[in-house]
Amino acid sequence: MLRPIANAYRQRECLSGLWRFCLDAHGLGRTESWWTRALRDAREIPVPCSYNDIFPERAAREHVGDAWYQLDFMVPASWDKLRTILRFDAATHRATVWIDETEVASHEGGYTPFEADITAHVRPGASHRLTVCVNNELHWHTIPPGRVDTLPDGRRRQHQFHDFFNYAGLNRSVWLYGVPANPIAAITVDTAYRGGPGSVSYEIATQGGGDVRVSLCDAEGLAVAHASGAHGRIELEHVTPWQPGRAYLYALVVELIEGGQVRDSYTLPVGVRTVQVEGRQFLINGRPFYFTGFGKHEDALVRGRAHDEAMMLHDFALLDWMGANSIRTSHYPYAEEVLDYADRHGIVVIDETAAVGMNISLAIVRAPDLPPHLFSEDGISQRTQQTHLQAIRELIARDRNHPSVVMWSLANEPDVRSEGSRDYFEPLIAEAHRLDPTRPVTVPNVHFCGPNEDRIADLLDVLCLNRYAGWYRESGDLTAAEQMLEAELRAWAEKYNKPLMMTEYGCDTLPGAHGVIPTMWTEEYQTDFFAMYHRVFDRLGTLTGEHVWCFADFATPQGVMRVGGNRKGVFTRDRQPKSAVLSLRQRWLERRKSEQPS
Ligand code: GCB
Repeated sequence: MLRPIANAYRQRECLSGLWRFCLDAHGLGRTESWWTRALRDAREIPVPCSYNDIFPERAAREHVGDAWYQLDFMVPASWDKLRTILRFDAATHRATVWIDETEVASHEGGYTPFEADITAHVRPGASHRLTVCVNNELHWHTIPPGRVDTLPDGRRRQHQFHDFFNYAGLNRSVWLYGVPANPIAAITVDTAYRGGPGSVSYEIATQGGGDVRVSLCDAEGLAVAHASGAHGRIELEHVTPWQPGRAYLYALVVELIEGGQVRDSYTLPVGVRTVQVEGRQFLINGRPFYFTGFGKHEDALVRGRAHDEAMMLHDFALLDWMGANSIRTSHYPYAEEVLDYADRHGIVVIDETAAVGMNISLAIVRAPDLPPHLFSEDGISQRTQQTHLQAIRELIARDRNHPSVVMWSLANEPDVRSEGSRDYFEPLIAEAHRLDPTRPVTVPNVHFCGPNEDRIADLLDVLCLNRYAGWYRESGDLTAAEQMLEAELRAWAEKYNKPLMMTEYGCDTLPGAHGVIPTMWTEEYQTDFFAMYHRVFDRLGTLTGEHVWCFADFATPQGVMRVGGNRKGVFTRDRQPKSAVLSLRQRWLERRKSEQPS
């Protein structure tokens, strides 16, 4: 699925703005066919935006079920020779779409795009009604999993097993775009860099016939190579590689020729680089890479999980100021604009599916009557596995051309102590490797699945650990935590000759809370906490990266463990620094400086 672009052959229009909106508290919309008329008692809602924090109403914030969106739109009259596609960058967690009376699309999964060819349902220049029913329920078979209970008073309550608020709605842009009748349908690139020479392999799918012509242009727009055919490899004698901190993007210009005329064209940015795992090392362009940065969330006041260019730019500016070189898209695929930015600016990305919370032994999980065996037909089942496989396929299809993406994270912290977990994950890992043999695969590990309990570590290319010694374990005792952490890391390193990375370490910190003797929740404790982890990392000397949890405080469901959300950010939710920022920044800036070629 190619992103909408505008050029001589293609058009696009973004449908962002204020739409009509209705929460379907009693689940009536589908039986009453609300798409066949203007929504009654509708109010306005911004798109893109999560709907939960817009209105001062508990019913909106905690809504469980369908929410209806509607917009009257027009396909420009000038598009009369084009095919018209309607594309949703995301609808969280699932959606059904109608144009006037006709259902044109439905999609499962809240963080990957879907589209429908609506040419047969619209007349350029005429007005049409677009209705979208977005559902936010999480069940055992969805990704992420959850459970909806009906209470004695009839209210429905969502249980979730993950630690961030279940923001929902049309969180990303909606597009109309026009393509020629038989367009270029898909482009896949793989690149190789051999320290001077390199190559770009490409595969182009078209709908209909025609010849394919390809040129590779450098960053100044000058063509450096030409090729023809729907697949092939362009060899380059002197490549400027895409490097962490030093992005360089070529442009692959694909043209579709019919009857001697160009009928369609698509330009794809391409970064030439390699990613490999060798022993304990994670190599980018053949050189060991050490990750510094954060697990993050797409989370902001009022907007919830909506993609917002201002927030994105600000977060990336803060990352750079911190000296960070990478992020993990915890715990779902981020907006594609985030990856575009990372591509353009040399930021390294670990790209994660939304399979978070496959774990019911965590302190934040509060649902009663949980299944005795998590990976079973009553819990995470074969049906969940099918949804998960589809989520992996959609993620890799969406993101595999991004040079910034260096690793797939297939799930966050599943409980991989049981037999069932291996049967569950083995085919998923194999599928990710099959779909993309060029990138390593990981699954960040939860603290109670140590090297002797974890049943999938041998299947993974990189071992990623999320650890909270000094917070959830050995709470408040950093001396005991230091011993615990070091012993565990050494045990992992002894058992597996694989890259080992810390993908989460952090502690809740209230800005303004201080202690001469640093105690939990104070800013001094957060500073000491990181210093302790860094002593251990440096003593070990074999880790391949450190990602602090978390970049900024974020919203969570209510619970006894959370005061105004998760407070493990080194920035507050409104992006003000806590004291720990100073030493963290110093550490990463020094590392960045020492890694710069002299
Ligand atoms: C974790 C999870 C993350 C939580 C974090 C915490 O291990 O991966 O989603 O937010 O712990 O703060 O408890």
